[in-house]
Amino acid sequence: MNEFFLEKANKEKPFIFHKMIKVKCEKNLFSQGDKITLDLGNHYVGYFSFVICRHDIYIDAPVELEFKFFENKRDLYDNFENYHGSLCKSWLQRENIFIDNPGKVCLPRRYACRYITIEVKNTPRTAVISDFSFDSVSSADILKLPRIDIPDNTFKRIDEIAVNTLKNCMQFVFEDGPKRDRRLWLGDLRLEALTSYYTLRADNLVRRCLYFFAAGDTNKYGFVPSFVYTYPNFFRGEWDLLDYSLLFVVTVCDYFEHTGDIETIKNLLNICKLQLDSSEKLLDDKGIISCPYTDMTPFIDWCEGLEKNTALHGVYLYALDKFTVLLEKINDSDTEKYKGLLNHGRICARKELFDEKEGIFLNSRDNFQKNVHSQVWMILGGVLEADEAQKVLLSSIYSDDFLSPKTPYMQHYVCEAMIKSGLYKKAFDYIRSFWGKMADEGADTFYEIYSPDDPELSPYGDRMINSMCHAWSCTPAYFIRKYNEHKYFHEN
Ligand code: RAM
Repeated sequence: MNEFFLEKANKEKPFIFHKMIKVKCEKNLFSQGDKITLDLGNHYVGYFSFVICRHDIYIDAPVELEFKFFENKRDLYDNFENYHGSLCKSWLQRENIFIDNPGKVCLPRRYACRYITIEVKNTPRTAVISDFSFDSVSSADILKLPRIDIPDNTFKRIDEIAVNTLKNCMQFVFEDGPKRDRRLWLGDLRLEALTSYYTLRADNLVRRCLYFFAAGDTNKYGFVPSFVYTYPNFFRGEWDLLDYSLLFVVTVCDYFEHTGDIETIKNLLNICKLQLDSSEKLLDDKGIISCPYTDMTPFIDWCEGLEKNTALHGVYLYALDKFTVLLEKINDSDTEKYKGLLNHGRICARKELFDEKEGIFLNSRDNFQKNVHSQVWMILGGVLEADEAQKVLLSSIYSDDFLSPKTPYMQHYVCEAMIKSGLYKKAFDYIRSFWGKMADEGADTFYEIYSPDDPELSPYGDRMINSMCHAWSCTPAYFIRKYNEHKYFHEN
């Protein structure tokens, strides 16, 4: 652990804003077996409390209540007993409590929810339960949100939901999801930070999070962790993802672009270089990155059976591309070295990974699997120029022959690739149809994973454990706000 960076991260602990939600409830007399559902009116993250008292005569035994917390309406019908997913069941938000004495009761954990169900499991007599309150918390300073006029109502709603998603993930760090895993992941951070520059401007929080990653020791191959635990003690995450480590570089570059904070860049520059130098060591004799380690894999997307080599090479080029821009701006003496790597990496990609006859990225390294991910990341890596890039995107994104992205995280990069290739209108149509569908379903926040044709989809074997407010889904606010003044109504 690097104490210097850890101290820098710890110093920037953000202020937490509270907003008390008083929850209306028609009923206040509760007897054995009663069950109610409270609706907070929106998705919030925070602490729940209520007041319990006797009704007519003294309650002479403890009152047993069961609480469950749900992030959206559909989940209300879930039966936790049937959970069979791969992640620990304890992530499902519930409490069973025994109340001995009348008075105010505060439930012990922080919850992420819109709906709360309460069931009276056991009570000897009728009790009065009232004053349901939800103390919602976030480190987002909502006054920083620029007020903009978004003429299109669907985009206006998508933007609201996206900002709400980001706000609820902003706690002491940028969390991935306030229900689960409630921690700092690099891939998520990159997208949260990007969205933050156009919305809640939490630059200090971005810096703090970058320092947390810098504080985690690089692994034996030279890569920063893909996630870290930050509270109450700092621990490095133990599942390293190669593309996430490369996104550290990207997050640093974005940070400089939006803040100009040269001091932080100087502190983090060598770690960035190490990510790229360690990646360079993974280039094979044809100049393509591969990941030979068993204890470190690329992530790319939660998409079953996905072959990731081409996409990974794209992430490597994408990081190099951003990094050379940064180096040039700060006049770093290694600029030419990384430019050389970038050019070489692009030439090799075209030669080794592109199938000229088919006109798409298709190759033996990925077992000739057709997937959207490869096309998108190669375009983001700058391997194709705009005309060709457009063709590749249009022939893959809408085709059933290609494995398609499953997470809003990967969908972000699809949109980024469309915009990079000049397909502005298409990108915004895509946002409208993908994120807009979640909005139509009544989402207050955007989900961890979403496939309209497969509502039960979960990377963990059971939808109940999915996070329905997930950081990496917040980027429509970035796209909408960045391009609000122009482009998306234009024809291609
Ligand atoms: C999950 C979380 C997190 C993501 C990783 C790869 O545990 O959804 O957001 O970054 O996977």
